[in-house]
Amino acid sequence: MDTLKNKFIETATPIAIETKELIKTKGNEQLGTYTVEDVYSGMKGMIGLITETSLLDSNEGIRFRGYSIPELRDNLQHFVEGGNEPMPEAIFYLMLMGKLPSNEDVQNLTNNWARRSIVPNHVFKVLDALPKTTHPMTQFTTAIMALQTESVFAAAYRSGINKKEYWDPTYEDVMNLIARLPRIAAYIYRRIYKNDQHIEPNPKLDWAGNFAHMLGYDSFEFSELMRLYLTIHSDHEGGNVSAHTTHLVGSALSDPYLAFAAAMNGLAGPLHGLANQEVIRWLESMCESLQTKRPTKEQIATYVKQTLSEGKVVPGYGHAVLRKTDPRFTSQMGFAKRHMPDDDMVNTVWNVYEVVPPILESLGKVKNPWPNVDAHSGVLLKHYGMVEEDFYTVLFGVSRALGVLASLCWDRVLGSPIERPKSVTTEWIKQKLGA
Ligand code: HAX
Repeated sequence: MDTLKNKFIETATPIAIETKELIKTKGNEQLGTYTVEDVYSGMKGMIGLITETSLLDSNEGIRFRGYSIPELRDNLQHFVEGGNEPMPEAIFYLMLMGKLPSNEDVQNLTNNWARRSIVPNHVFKVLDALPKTTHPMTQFTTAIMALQTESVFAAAYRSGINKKEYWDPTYEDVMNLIARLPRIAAYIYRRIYKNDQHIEPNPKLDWAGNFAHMLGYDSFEFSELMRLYLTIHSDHEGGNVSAHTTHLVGSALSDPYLAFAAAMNGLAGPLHGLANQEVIRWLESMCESLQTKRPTKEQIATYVKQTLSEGKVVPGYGHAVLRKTDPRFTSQMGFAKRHMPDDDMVNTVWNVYEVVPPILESLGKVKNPWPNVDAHSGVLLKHYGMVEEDFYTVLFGVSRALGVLASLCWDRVLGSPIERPKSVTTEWIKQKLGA
């Protein structure tokens, strides 16, 4: 270790221990409206943001403009011909407008995005300059940044725009960006995994159907999965890392490309969106180490305990807000029951669901032992042959654009101010408490 590094860890370790002790002994003391523990624990539960598109209840799960996931199934009845899954166009309309779309509204949105979907060539050139081994999420954010040359908001601000008009170029950027993301994501996928054999868009298809087509998956069932997937991953109120980042960066009047690229860097973290990739890695290494495709519940329990004893988290389990099984997990389970009830890996996910919660609960510190959205998504993709788990978070990112960018339009209409919470030092807290 270099000298500075050594000195740093020697200095920091006792302070980290002392800080933990401070939280333990003084955690309940008030610092204005909040307690010491609130301030140290990632602002969990603090009401400090306005997000109109969705609201999360700890026990019930997410509601999009008042509609829970099961209620969406009953109300978003805008299916492609022969289909039975909700369409991402419809959830975007609901989040942006606050009311359910008609079939015509959904069709108009499909057409609108198809018209806006052309990606300038320089974006592909930027991607081609990256090593193919670059993580797909890094390629995704790089491409979004390269696309920022097209920002209508940045151009309008530069030439001078009245703040009352900010919403207009923001809306244009939001719609253009959403329209172009599937093409970018599909390009990254085919570039890395399919030897650069790219597939032209089919403008006659819906947004998700066209995405599935460009990825190279033309089965009707896979495009139905994409419709469901892109709908349920779209929003989770405003405090999660990707939504909050979009709002925070956008609050500096950074344009939607800059704000969304920043958000995707947050989604790429293993405690957030990257968990979908980690779940598959974890499941596969469990099966490999046990030399079986269908481990028993006893074998799973042993493997879970081994994971915990190595100081690792069980990916796909736990949540900062939810305190029950994520309804997005249940919704994907429903899809699997309808389409692939005998799949080995899917059945393993269902067995893990029975085994993990009591083990996590027994640790006495995990606030939510139940599965989140990421615990199920990967095995559905694997079933249809999309085996490249490093790419899964990109799919999440394409979907997350719908919610966070609809919210950014609202931020502009509402004239949301720059975000600037107050921070203090541990020394300040100790002085305040006389500790
Ligand atoms: N496995 C093992 N330990 C876990 C755990 C899990 N799945 N979930 C929480 N814990 C631990 C925490 O690491 C923490 O331990 P320490 O006190 O030793 O640091 C303790 O339990 C308390 O944590 P918590 O208050 O219950 O959870 P947080 O709000 O701090 O964190 C996380 C929420 C989602 C980050 C956490 O549950 C986790 O790491 N889960 C696994 C990763 C994951 O699935 N992430 C995806 C979440 C959903 C999402 O955003 N999708 O995009």
